[in-house]
Amino acid sequence: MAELPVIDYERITTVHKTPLEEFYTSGHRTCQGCESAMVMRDFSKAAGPRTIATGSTGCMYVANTSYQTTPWIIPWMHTQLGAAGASAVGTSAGLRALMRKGKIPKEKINVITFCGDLGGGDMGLSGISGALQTDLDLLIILYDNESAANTDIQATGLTTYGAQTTFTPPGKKHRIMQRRWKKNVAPMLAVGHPTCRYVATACATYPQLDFLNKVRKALNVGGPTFIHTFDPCPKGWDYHPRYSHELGELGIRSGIFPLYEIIDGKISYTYDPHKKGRVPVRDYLMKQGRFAHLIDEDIDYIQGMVDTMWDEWEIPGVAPFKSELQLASN
Ligand SMILES: Cc1ncc(C[n+]2csc(CCOP(=O)(O)OP(=O)(O)O)c2C)c(N)n1
Ligand code: SF4
Ligand SMILES: [Mg+2]
Repeated sequence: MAELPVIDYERITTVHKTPLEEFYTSGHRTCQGCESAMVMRDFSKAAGPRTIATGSTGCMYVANTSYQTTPWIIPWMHTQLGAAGASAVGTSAGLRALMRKGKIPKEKINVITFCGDLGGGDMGLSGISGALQTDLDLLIILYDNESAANTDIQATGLTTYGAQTTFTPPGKKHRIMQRRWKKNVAPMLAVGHPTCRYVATACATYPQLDFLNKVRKALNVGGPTFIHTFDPCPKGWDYHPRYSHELGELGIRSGIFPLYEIIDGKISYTYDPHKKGRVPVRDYLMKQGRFAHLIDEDIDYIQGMVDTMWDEWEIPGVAPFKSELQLASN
């Protein structure tokens, strides 16, 4: 809304300048080392107290609403599994109407909606698409722990190729049951929604402060915006909770989860493997029990797919097209 006062969130340049206030605190029962919980903590910290959160069914609903406890300091509402987009639109449009009618003061109130990879990346994708075609101020965060974690680790469209889940157990006949390549949600939304001026991918803990600043940038840009986070999950990925940060970092440094932001159609890489190099995907995969059944041939296949993405795609991580014009002139 043009007439609303603008909050210009400053870039957080050092850890010491990170706001001390917490809006997602104790009172939750997420697993030790849960990076999705870090996403909750960080987005609310970056956005501050004038924020309403809504979130679809999943770990970040269930583990945050144990009987008579909650970690949320800001107002929070649960919404149905596929309804993240609708709840963001409804909340933002409702605030706009209340302000227009003079029922509440005119001020900037952030509407941030989160959804899991199943809720947002599979079931609720159409609702998110609808939300990104509005002129409403809303930020949708897809927290991606690569499974339907809350219901005991079933594969989703965003689960990494080859991973063991309760839907895809390796067996004698088929070593690999998860044979789909990860759905590339952020670019799909960026390319198809000109009204959405900010799309980013992120990891809560790597690079340091990156996610906090992306949340702030999305809120500064305004309108409908979208961030896809990469969230190591000790339970679903089968590793000791102390390695969550390390796995997030390895996922990015191996290039398997590209890190970038797209603002008004311009992409910049927050971790650019062309400049910083890539570690072998093996280093990332072999630290997780969900990939323990993979053999060299499987790892080579995954490495080959990641190499192709970075070396041959027209826009690495985003557009899997290979321009013949460009290739011909190379
Ligand atoms: C329409 C509907 N179908 C199934 C369920 C059961 N269910 C609850 S949470 C969940 C998994 C959600 O997965 P995701 O969105 O990835 O969030 P996560 O649990 O991983 O945090 C499922 C299948 C439901 N609540 N609603
Ligand atoms: S299962 Fe995974 S996403 Fe769910 S609370 Fe535990 S660590 Fe977090
Ligand atoms: Mg999930």
